[in-house]
Amino acid sequence: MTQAANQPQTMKQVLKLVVSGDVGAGKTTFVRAISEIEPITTDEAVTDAATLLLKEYTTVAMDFGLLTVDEDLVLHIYATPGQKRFSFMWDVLAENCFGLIFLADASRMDSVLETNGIISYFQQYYPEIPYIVCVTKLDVPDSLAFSAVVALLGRDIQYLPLNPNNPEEVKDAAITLISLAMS
Ligand SMILES: Nc1nc2c(ncn2[C@@H]2O[C@H](COP(=O)(O)OP(=O)(O)OP(=O)(O)O)[C@@H](O)[C@H]2O)c(=O)[nH]1
Ligand SMILES: [Mg+2]
Repeated sequence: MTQAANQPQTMKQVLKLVVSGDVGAGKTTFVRAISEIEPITTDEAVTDAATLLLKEYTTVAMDFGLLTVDEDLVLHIYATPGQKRFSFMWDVLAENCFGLIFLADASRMDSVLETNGIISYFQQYYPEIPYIVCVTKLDVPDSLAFSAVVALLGRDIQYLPLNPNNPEEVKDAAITLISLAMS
């Protein structure tokens, strides 16, 4: 009998999903919305003036959450810090990652461009990892339109509108990425 045949029938496949994107794009909110455990977060008080204009707390290392997709599949969901000075964590989190979801904040054009830079980084060093882009904050007054964000990023990939506060939308985004990765 092979070793595989000796494995318990209940063994689940574990996939590691990484969420990235600029500061405030909604990464921690994404993990909180989808995780079936209380997520592990590393939010600390913001200390730099530019980020303080946006938010009081920011991720300094990572977020972690867990979602059972079905009886065979569990997702481990990690989110990166958005601030560039914590970018050393991007490589730590990319290891053994099956797919990436980037969040682009439609309420700030400069933030969309920052996310574009983060996508370029992952594309340069991890070109084999499939990814999609979710456009967040489309409900915020005076945001860019979904189509404008898609045009700004200019990448021939799959885009989804997303409010990370909505668990159903977040789950749909994760399923879309799983389908892409398995196709
Ligand atoms: N209205 C609205 N608020 C959003 C949306 N996406 C994110 N937010 C809000 O934006 C705020 C910042 O979200 P976070 O999840 O902390 O952002 P982050 O990407 O983890 O930020 P860093 O860790 O600092 O890089 C939260 O108050 C979210 O509720 C959206 O689509 N619509
Ligand atoms: Mg965060």
